[in-house]
Amino acid sequence: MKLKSYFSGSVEAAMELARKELGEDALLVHARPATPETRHLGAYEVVFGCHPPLNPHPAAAPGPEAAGPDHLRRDLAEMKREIERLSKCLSGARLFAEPAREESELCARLMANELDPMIAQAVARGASLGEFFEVDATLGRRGANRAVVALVGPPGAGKTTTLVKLAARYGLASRKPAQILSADVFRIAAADQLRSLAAILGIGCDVVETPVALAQAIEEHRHKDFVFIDTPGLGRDDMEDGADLARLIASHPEVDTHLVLPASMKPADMARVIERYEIFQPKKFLFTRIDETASFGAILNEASRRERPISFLATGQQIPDDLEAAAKEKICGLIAGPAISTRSAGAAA
Ligand SMILES: Nc1nc2c(ncn2[C@@H]2O[C@H](COP(=O)(O)OP(=O)(O)OP(=O)(O)O)[C@@H](O)[C@H]2O)c(=O)[nH]1
Ligand SMILES: [Mg+2]
Repeated sequence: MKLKSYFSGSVEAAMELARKELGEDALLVHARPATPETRHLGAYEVVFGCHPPLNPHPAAAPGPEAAGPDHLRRDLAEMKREIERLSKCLSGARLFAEPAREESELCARLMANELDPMIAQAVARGASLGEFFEVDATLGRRGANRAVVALVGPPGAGKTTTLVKLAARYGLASRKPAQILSADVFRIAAADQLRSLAAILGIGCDVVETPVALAQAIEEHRHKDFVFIDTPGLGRDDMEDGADLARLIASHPEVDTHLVLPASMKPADMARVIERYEIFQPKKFLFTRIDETASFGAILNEASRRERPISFLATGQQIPDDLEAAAKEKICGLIAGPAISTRSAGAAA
């Protein structure tokens, strides 16, 4: 089963489009007004479940280079994820039955917390919130023999502060050799701020002026167990300037890139920032300013939609204390409240 969205000016028109392509047997999963990001496609979105392939079109057939086993494996993996996602949404769901009052109340509470209405509905009907996202509070690429960690993200997100917290927590505390590299040459005094923090911790800090210098520095410090890379906050109009750095970080086989996002950001802005930062190919999401908001749905929505695990939660300005490894139970509790967090965390990590 695969989920497919159709957009149009009215729900009826979108349904007609879907039925035309998928046939009368397709299962209506959800109908809702389009989100701000998708509104340009039509005022309403209907989501249907259908069996792949969707009307396979010869022109859309993969080319010979794409048809290799890797491509098939990726397609199969994607299909499996879709089936799992849909079955989670449908688990215990009596989709078109009148919801019980507690269900409606829980659903409303989750949606007030900015959780995706589809996930909120599924959870209210018995699905486990913890199954919609993953956590991975590890540093470094899996299988690598050292941790090379880059923090990227929008200006002021908390990259530098969090980097120092991580360096103190994991580098210093484990007494393993660590090195900080600052690739932030955009902002005057940015490197100075980091240098003085690193000096307090007694951790080396080099400033690298170019992506090539960054690659060399990563190599030069190959005997360090931890290399933490701080990057400049790139605003909407700075992405071009950061493109070379983004390419280096995205393509480096050792770099574990965490996209740092303030949890207090408006959900639509967060979705846009994530899209913009795709050029860095972040492996994980790290949320800061947990202490500054009461609505946490967006962090789960984005982790679920982008299939990226949440790594850490920064909960304040104190270095190194205000940092927690992401845990499902905690995140579910933030979104759903302690009463259902335990049940809802499902297979808690
Ligand atoms: N309340 C709160 N403040 C935070 C948190 N993390 C960082 N800050 C504060 O946010 C401000 C900006 O933090 P930085 O670490 O300099 O952010 P940055 O992403 O490195 O900023 P640029 O390098 O300018 O892009 C500082 O005043 C931090 O103390 C957090 O989790 N909660
Ligand atoms: Mg910074």
